[in-house]
Amino acid sequence: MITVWGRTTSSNVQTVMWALAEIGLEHERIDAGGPFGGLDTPEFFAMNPNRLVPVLRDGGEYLWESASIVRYLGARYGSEQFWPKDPLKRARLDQWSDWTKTTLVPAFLTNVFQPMMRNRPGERDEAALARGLEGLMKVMRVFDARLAEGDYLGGAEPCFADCVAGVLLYRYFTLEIERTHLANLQAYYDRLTKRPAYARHVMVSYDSMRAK
Ligand SMILES: N[C@@H](CCC(=O)N[C@@H](CS)C(=O)NCC(=O)O)C(=O)O
Repeated sequence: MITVWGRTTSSNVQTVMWALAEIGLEHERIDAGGPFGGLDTPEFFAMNPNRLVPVLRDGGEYLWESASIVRYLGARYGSEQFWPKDPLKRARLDQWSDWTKTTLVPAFLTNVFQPMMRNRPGERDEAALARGLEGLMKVMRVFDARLAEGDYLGGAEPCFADCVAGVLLYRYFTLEIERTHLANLQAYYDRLTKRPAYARHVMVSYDSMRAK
């Protein structure tokens, strides 16, 4: 049995839960992090010395870092479509997974989403947010151009890289920000929302993360 530690409101936990559901793997999830706490214990430290979720246990082995976890799930249990064995095909998907962590996450979560969650309207640094939004639109244009190539990053069905990159789009499209219309990105998001695994594990309210 696969076990995941992590709260449902964490986008990194959502990446793993979505991948498990797409592959069709039986699993259990234990609430941890955020209001559930549990990351400060010696037992959690032994599972992930960073004291962050998600953590996945498979058999007696523990893994952390959401993108590494979905690569593992793909390599061990996924179809050729979800995790291609061909090194070049896979590297072209690794690119988008790495790009998400190094480019999209800072542009969106760090510069726009988190400041909006941590500060109430009227208490936000609007100039910094405007700069963040401008940077985010440049990054989203790059994603939009890539999405012109097919329904999902790996072809006709989602792959591990979609689970890393696509997870952020629910927040992107529901946050109260001005978005430049990007047709491929919009169509990709619309496709994602029709997938039961995405609707169940990713389209999760983030209202509890807002400053009260
Ligand atoms: N790069 C890591 C980031 C993990 C991370 O930052 N997790 C956050 C939740 S998204 C966390 O554990 N925060 C502390 C908490 O939830 O209490 C990954 O992709 O798994």
